[in-house]
Amino acid sequence: MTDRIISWHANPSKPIYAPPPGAIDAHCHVFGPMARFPFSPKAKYLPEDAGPDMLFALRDHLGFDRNVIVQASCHGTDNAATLDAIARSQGRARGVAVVDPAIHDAELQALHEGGIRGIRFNFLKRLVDDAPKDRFLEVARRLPQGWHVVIYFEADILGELRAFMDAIPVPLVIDHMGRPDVTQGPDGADMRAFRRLLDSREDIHFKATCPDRLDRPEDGGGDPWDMFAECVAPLVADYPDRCLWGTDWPHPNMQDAIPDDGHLVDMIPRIAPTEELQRLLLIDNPEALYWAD
Ligand code: 0GY
Repeated sequence: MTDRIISWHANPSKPIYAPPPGAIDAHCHVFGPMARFPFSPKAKYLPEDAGPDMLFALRDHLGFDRNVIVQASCHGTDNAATLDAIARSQGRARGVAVVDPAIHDAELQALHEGGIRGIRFNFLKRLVDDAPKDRFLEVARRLPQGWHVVIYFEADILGELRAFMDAIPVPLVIDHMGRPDVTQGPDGADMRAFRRLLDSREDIHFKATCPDRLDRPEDGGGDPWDMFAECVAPLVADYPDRCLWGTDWPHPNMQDAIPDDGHLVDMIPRIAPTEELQRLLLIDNPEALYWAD
């Protein structure tokens, strides 16, 4: 790895859509600051610092009230940067950790006290060296009360992960809907397979996130991400109590197609057109997972 990269917009627009008071950005990250929180030696990308001050300034600019900070792969299993950001948020952030599956129960409890409410299993080969399902299952079986598991995978391995997901005894949250191919449309094979997964259990939630990753110029799309809206609006309508929304700031690995965060927020009324859906997407659903206590 050589230069540190910047994957976020320097000056995002003010969204036209105003989120309701209390709205939660339920998928974002912090990077560093590196001087205090060095990146993992196994990191697959080396970003510039994008710490809590920047995150909270963006939160306020976009009209959000709270954040769920998901440990990014560049910090490996050392959750110090995520915990530091939560501690600085004055109760306005909670988090998802990435842990070594051998973690002791007392350490899990300490993460709970630091505001962590779930752990993330990342199956993207370009981000992590290994994803040991048997060891993941072992830790999933001894999580603190009320926690859930976040899973990040791409659509081509959904089938192969089904037995593993079935065996996880706590609620699941699927990052970016398992990255469906939105060029197939709302009734395409990927969206149908994802719906079958949702239909298999009532405690599977999904993040209706990342139009910028899923609806790309190289596939004939891009901002304003119409293919994403066409695929995701029916999913939110059909599973209104299972969806979450997030910016994905600082957009790891998106340095070649950096999204405008204001435009991302303006996707919300396109995928959740009523006030009732917006309240579920932005407040009730994430609150139940992250601020239940
Ligand atoms: C995301 C997506 C990505 C990266 C990470 O932990 C990470 O580094 O999640 C990605 O590169 O697709 O949700 O942030």
